[in-house]
Amino acid sequence: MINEKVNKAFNEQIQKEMYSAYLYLSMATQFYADGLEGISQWLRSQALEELTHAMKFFDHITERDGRVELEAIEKPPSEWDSPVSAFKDALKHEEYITGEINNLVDLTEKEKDYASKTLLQWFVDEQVEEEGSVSKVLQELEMVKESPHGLLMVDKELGGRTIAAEQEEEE
Ligand code: OFO
Repeated sequence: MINEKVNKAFNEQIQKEMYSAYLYLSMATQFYADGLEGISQWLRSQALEELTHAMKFFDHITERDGRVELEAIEKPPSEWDSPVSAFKDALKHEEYITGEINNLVDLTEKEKDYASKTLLQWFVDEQVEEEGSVSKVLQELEMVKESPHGLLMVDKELGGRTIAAEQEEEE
């Protein structure tokens, strides 16, 4: 059975992962409207990935006879000045999420909930990837911020991103 304090903290983390999905989806809708469909596609894929993160916590809690209690998701911002400013926010957000995952690791150690700690190892590794991929896009966008042609090239490249959940959706 899952430790009670860990269960509560995991419920809060489900809300944070759902908020991450909301945030990326909100960015996706703006850049779609701005004609940057590739950037929008990348962000949409990221939003779907965030939902899979929330579901990992959901499944872990239910498999271990815990109880999922869903929290309210706050409204994300709906406008950014530019793709650079959106990806700066995204990076800040991922750094925040990394900190939260680290706090959860500390809690599982304190509570001796080793099964939950094992689940979190996946998230520790994933956060390295999350920060890395957002910061790579940010770097590319910074490089082309004075060049509409360059921006269109980056947009085209980012449009190639899909994740398994989307491929299933298309089939
Ligand atoms: Fe769930 O990793 Fe981003 O927020």
